Amino acid sequence: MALLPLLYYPDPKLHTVAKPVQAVDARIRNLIGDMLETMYDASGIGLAATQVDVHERLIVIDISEHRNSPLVLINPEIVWASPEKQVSDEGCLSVPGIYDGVERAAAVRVTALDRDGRSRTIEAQGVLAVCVQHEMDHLLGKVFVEYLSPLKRNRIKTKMLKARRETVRA
Ligand code: GNR
Ligand code: NI
Repeated sequence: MALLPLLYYPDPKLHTVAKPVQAVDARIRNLIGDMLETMYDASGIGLAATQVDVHERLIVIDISEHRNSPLVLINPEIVWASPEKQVSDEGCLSVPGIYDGVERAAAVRVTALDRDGRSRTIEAQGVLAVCVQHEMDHLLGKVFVEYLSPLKRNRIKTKMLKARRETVRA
């Protein structure tokens, strides 16, 4: 297993649209292990392959308190979304230190392959619904800050670029 380097907003590579995983083979299972390790190391509740510069439809999630209930979704598709919405504060490992409210469907039903390549359907609500939608947006090249106003987004962009310049200089 290995820690994978993350992409940080506003890296244009975060806007790449991921392609379906063609086969759940040893390469993909290895990537899943590395993504889980990277997510746990960063104390995140989810990670999309896009964030580690792999542009295939794969996400890992763990919203459990004890960090011992990994959920792996390969080629996920939202087959139903509730008309009810919920607004919650979101953050992103690719936009460190920024948290803001985003409105999303309150519940979703998702089909995906698991790490054994078996098809499954999950129903999500609450934090899991937020996380699944946030991760699936990454696979479409979308970062949560794109739901914020252009003013907020530009402030975030400037702040991230400045923080990066200071890290590079240090
Ligand atoms: O760790 C994360 N926390 C989080 C909090 C609220 C809404 C979404 C998230 S996902 C984020 C990890 C991440 O960036 N996944 O793409
Ligand atoms: Ni994210």
